Amino acid sequence: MSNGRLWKSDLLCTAFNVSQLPQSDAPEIAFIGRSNVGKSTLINLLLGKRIAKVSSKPGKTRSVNFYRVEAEEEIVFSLVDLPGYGYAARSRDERVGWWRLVNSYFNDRNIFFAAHLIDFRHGVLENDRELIDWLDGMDMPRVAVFTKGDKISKGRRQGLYNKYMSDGLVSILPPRIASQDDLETADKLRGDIIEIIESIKKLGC
Ligand SMILES: Nc1nc2c(ncn2[C@@H]2O[C@H](COP(=O)(O)OP(=O)(O)OP(=O)(O)O)[C@@H](O)[C@H]2O)c(=O)[nH]1
Ligand SMILES: [Mg+2]
Repeated sequence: MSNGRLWKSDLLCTAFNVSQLPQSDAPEIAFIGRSNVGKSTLINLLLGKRIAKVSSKPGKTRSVNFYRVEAEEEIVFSLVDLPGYGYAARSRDERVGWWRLVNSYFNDRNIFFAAHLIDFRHGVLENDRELIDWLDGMDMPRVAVFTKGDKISKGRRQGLYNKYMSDGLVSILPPRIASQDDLETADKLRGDIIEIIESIKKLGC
């Protein structure tokens, strides 16, 4: 894997409950989306190393994982890998636990924006819609990123993309179509992240 923009990164903290959330003022980018959509995979792609655990079975990430990044020009922030939602095989208790952890995380942090990952094959499903409404209710800016683009043939991609956009998908930058081996898109996404962080800092919020 290459890391064109030379980000330095490390696992800062793994939190299974609220009391384990780290002390940190650095801006955070929360990676959220359905179980198995490819959150941990995309974080690995952006960081240029296999640092987040990935599995073909949904429900792999159970904790909130903070990856501290030092990017160019001393920009420091964290990519935060969240457990996925909507994994049907989970018990009710686990779903309540997921909600409690994610809700407390969002209520208590310096989150600059949420990266909402959406499987390019399926588009926005019912529980994605619920997530969008919930993020909007908190005025949380979000960037949509499509994952698993490689599972759709190149000829069908633009049409599908246009359809999802015309269905009203809102994102502070145009969503990109990512794939686990697509280094070029990863580099563009790294650029997007820096651009958003810098513009939010300029606004002083
Ligand atoms: N073909 C293809 N497979 C992918 C891609 N991204 C992820 N996967 C696969 O999808 C599965 C789930 O990936 P993860 O990154 O673990 O998904 P996650 O969203 O972190 O899942 P949870 O931790 O369960 O919430 C793994 O088998 C990955 O190899 C992609 O772009 N293309
Ligand atoms: Mg994961």
